Amino acid sequence: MAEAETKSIDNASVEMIKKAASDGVNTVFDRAETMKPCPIGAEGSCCSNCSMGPCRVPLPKGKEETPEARKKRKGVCGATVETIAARNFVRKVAAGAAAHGDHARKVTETFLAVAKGEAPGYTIKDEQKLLQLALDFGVKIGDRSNQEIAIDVGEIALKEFGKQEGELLLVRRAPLKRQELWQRQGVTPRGIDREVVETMHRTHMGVDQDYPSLLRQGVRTALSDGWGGSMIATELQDVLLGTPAPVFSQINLGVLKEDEVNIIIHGHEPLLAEMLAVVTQDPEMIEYARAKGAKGINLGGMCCTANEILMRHGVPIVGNFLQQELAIVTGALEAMVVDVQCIMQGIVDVAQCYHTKIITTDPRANIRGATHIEFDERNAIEVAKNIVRTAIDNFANRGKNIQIPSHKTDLIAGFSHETINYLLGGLFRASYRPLNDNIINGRIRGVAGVVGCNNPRVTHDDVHVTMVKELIKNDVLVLQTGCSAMACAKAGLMVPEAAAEYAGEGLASVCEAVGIPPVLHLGACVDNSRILIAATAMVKDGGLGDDISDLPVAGAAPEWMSEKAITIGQYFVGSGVFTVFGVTWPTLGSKEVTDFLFKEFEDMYGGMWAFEPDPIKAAHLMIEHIDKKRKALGIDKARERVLYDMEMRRELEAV
Ligand code: BF8
Repeated sequence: MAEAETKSIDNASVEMIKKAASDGVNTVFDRAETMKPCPIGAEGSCCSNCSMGPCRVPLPKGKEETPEARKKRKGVCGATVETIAARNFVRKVAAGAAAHGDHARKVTETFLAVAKGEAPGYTIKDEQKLLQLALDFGVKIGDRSNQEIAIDVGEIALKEFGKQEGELLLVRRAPLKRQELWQRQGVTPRGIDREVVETMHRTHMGVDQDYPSLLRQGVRTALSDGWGGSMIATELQDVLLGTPAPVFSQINLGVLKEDEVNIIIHGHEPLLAEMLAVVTQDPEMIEYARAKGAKGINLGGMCCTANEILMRHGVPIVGNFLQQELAIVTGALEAMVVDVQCIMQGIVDVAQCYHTKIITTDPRANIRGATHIEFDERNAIEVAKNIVRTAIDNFANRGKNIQIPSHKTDLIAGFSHETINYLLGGLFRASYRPLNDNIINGRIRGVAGVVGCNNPRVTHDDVHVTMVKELIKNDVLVLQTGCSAMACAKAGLMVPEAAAEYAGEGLASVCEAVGIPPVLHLGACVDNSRILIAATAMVKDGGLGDDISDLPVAGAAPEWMSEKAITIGQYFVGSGVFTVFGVTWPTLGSKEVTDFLFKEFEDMYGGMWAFEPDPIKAAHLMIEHIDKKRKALGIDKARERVLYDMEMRRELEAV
């Protein structure tokens, strides 16, 4: 087995990987060593869509492939390697869009129940945002009550999922030029479920067998997520639970407490988490915990649910994706409460080695061996209390084998689009103008969205942190979500002081003036829709072109693992953003398909994919792209002047 230090750059994780080994507990890090990835599946060259196969059509090893040889790589039905690679790719897009879309549907149903007075635990927290959505959806405002408006907004939002014709309504938020491009390319999404279903149909045996056509439907499906499912989830969650504003908190396994009942909420949907945040503060519950010998109740988050309650309540984050089993290994966790997505089945086995209860709560996500307490939004407080009581009752079962790493880091989160607007422009003149001005004058070179997962095929957190440090050193402001945001928060990049320590002089001077970190936390993975809105706001503010593809921006998911990451990347690309992925690339088995995504997409969408596992090289691909866009906008000279000024300043200081 490899040394624990090679598996993560995070000291808390390394400590727990070692403890797991000495406790004889098997984790994802061990399984990744024994289970080597299938090389044929990894390059997208295996088709299992019918039972004539699975057909494997791998690249020949170690030699250049002739076009004739390539034509012979076919499945039993005659499907070419291009068809197989494209099918596999767009099925990933559909799965990711389905995950975000189904999350959004649940939020929409709850929103409607709240509007109708049927879900008493929740209220409408952001009236401003409700009214904005009403305008977007063409809902009459007049002197109607919030409740009446919310019912209309909820019903229209719900229809977006099953819509069969026309266009998704929030697509109209995109720059006009982008909307026209989508119409020209035939990729404007019609309905959220429709695009997913059509992709599943087209990739069934014997349907769409033309890779550009398959990839076009992939773009349409991804856009139905970014400008549909994910955007609806973000918007309605904000209306219901509050739009995030800057909040201080802490992150890493060190936020667990030895003398309190520790509860982790893990997954993606914030509805239950919100109730747990309320109930764990309830004096009656705290008293109950004291009666059982604990000093209090300590709630922490894991994965994207963590981002949601961090952004809105400042609840500390225990860890990102690869830390879910390690939190149990501390021996100090009474309950891990899970909802949907990114929950490893392995947590049940790990929990059996300690006293932790795994509590599943969603009818769509059951795990064998877990305790199921079903969450019901209409009776949210009672269910949340039941869950917390179950965790408290488990405190007495804690063993003696407890070791909580001391590591925890401060962070500031809560940078919604609205917050960025206010912070930069001021409350009475909210605008992106100062950001655009600082890009135009060259202090900020460009903006990068660095997002996505952890993957045990690379050193945990290392690729994210190395890439982001390189970007900010080169004056690129970084916007983050998901597990990537957590990696950089743990590394200390999400406090204002990080600007002076890690950012280039131009970026640091802006961060210091505004009082923001050089790396901004925008939330969970569905909140990548906030990045689309931020990019659109930059276009609308003027001076940086008239489409997202004109902006000096880039995207990346350097440690991606989930299908949702592919969907997000695809809607970034389809929205005009150059996007680099690390770890591995799922179409490498077909040069044609890969070239189409990496090159031809640029002519079609103004954005394209790239694959570069080395984080420094990947950061420089992004910087090169940003510089190319600066040049096209005619603002490259301004930056040279800024750098020249700084060089001169340094020389003067040295004298
Ligand atoms: O949706 S970043 S590992 S937790 S998939 Fe999952 Fe990836 Fe983390 Fe959030 Ni996003």
